[in-house]
Amino acid sequence: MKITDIKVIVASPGRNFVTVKVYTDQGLTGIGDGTVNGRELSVASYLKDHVIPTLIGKDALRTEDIWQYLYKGAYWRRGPITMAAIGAIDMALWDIKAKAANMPLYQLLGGKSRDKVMVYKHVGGLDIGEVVEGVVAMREQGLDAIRAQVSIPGLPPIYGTGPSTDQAAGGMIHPLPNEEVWATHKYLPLVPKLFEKLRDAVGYDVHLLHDVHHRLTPIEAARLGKDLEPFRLFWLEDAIPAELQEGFRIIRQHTTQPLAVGEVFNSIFDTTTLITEQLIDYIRVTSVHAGGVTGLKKIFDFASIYHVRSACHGPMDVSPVAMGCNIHVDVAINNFGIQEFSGYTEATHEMFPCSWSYDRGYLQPGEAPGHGVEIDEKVAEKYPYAPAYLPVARLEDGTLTSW
Ligand code: KDG
Ligand code: MG
Repeated sequence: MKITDIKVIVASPGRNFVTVKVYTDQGLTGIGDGTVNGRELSVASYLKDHVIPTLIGKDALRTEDIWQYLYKGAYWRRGPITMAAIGAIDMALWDIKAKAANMPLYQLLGGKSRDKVMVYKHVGGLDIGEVVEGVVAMREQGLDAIRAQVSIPGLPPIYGTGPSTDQAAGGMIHPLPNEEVWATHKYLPLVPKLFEKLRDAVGYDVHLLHDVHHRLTPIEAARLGKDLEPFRLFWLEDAIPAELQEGFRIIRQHTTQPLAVGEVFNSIFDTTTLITEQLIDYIRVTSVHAGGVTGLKKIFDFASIYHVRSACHGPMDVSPVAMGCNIHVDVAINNFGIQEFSGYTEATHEMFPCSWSYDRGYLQPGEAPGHGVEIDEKVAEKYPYAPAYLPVARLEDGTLTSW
């Protein structure tokens, strides 16, 4: 089955999404997600200018060979833009392969290992009371796992602490980067107080999660982990910036708090120290940023040997196409942990009709052949690309810091 054409569609139904559509000489088509939030057009150019011309005429069913061709063949390996471009093509090819087999994608990955995929959603608030109210309300909607974030009193709201991110764009779409303010010494004593109140309100049956978003040093993260131990969090996420994998050794020495990391990783080589030394419990790579279904499966299979479980990144900037691929992998692998699910705008759902479905805290991949997500190009035309940046963060004295 030969690839005859590949189209790149960039559209913004609330968020910018980069989608590829691969055409074959047998009439089958497949789509893939290549979105890198805030850097979308780089992936579109990488695909159009450098990848697509090399793939016309190739056998669409050779997913592994094409993955290696784009990874090893580029010479410049890894990196978010390269891996998102590879990911987009790889998802589209798996979509085509599963459609050719007339099966949902999960069947080609080994079939179902579980009946449903547990998700966590987000609650943010300007103070502890608001977060507690939000978590109680979300629990009533059937969620078994909830991530809780609170603003620091006296500082403007930061990422993840505004009102519900479910339908809104999360307050993160800015034509230029918004500047947030960060103060570790005000944050560290606040978070244990939040989780104490949350446990008082919802008990210990529900999984509670917290995202530090790379803002601490290893020893600060170790302190926070220790302070949170009585509240038994499901995980502490991105406690430190993870390009220095060895930093997790310090956190691990001091706390039994489970740790998650990896939403900005794009290859298995970002994870080797973390996984082989069992410094983390959950690996947060996602299909779009880790080289598609092929890349994701390689990392999760490697992690399974070391008792590390999957936890695909799934914010609103991971499109419903990548979300679909994640769900097929989630349901098929043995070492599934949890799936992040922020939900999407109505316009996003209109643009990406899909067979996966969400109900009271759990996702199902659906039974449509392929990964089950299509793109309505007429709808996409209604939502042109709009420049959008993620924020940056500064300390109170103006020093630029991690966020
Ligand atoms: O594009 C960046 C966001 O997806 C990221 O900041 C969200 O931390 C995040 C999360 O855990 O979903
Ligand atoms: Mg995160």
